[in-house]
Amino acid sequence: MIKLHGFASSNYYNVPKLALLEKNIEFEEVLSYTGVGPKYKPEYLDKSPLGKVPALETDEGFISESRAILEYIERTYPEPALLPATPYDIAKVQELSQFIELYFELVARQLIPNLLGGTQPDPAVLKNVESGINKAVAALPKLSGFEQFAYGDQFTLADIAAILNLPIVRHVGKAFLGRDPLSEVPGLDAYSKRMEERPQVKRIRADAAADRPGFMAHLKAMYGVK
Ligand SMILES: N[C@@H](CCC(=O)N[C@@H](CS)C(=O)NCC(=O)O)C(=O)O
Repeated sequence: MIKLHGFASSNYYNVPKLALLEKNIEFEEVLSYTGVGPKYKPEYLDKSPLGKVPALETDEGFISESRAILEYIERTYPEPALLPATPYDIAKVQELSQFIELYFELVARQLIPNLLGGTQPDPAVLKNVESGINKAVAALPKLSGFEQFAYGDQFTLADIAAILNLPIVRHVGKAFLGRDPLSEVPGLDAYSKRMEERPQVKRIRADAAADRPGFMAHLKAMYGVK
């Protein structure tokens, strides 16, 4: 059986996990937090060269990087498909997924240490994050109207990207910008509510909540985060 290494509070871990749940594939979860090094699970570097979460353990070996893992899952377990049928539609789903990851998640992620540690961000970093998010918010409606799904008429990898990466933008916005920048995107609030009703998404959220105390204890032990 394939094994997914990582922890349930991680949005990146949840990307392949949600794909596996949506496809109803049996898998085992192996807990590994971040901060791999001499003091904590150095052997994990053989699974994921930068010590990042997630890593997928297959019969043939380990795969790191959530995008590569999704590719493996989609090709190994093609049904139900999480990509549309035509090359153009596949590319559009990948375009939207990558847009969300690069221009929302990776931008907002810079303030995760502040969110977790309850500290104020460096004003210059905050300014960059705000302008990055504002640009992406203005551009997002060009890629999706967030009608039934993020793209087209079926649940795809673009929905996985949206469901798992956009909440961080909302948290960062509410904590440090005094507003939720995503509520300005037409259709997105209603779409997000709809997606939270999916049983697989409920499972992801419940597992993340259950993991949170363990993750915070790990951060405290490793980095002294209160
Ligand atoms: N590009 C990677 C990013 C994974 C990632 O950044 N995961 C975080 C946890 S949410 C992590 O492992 N952080 C620890 C680190 O970067 O050292 C992927 O798509 O899998």
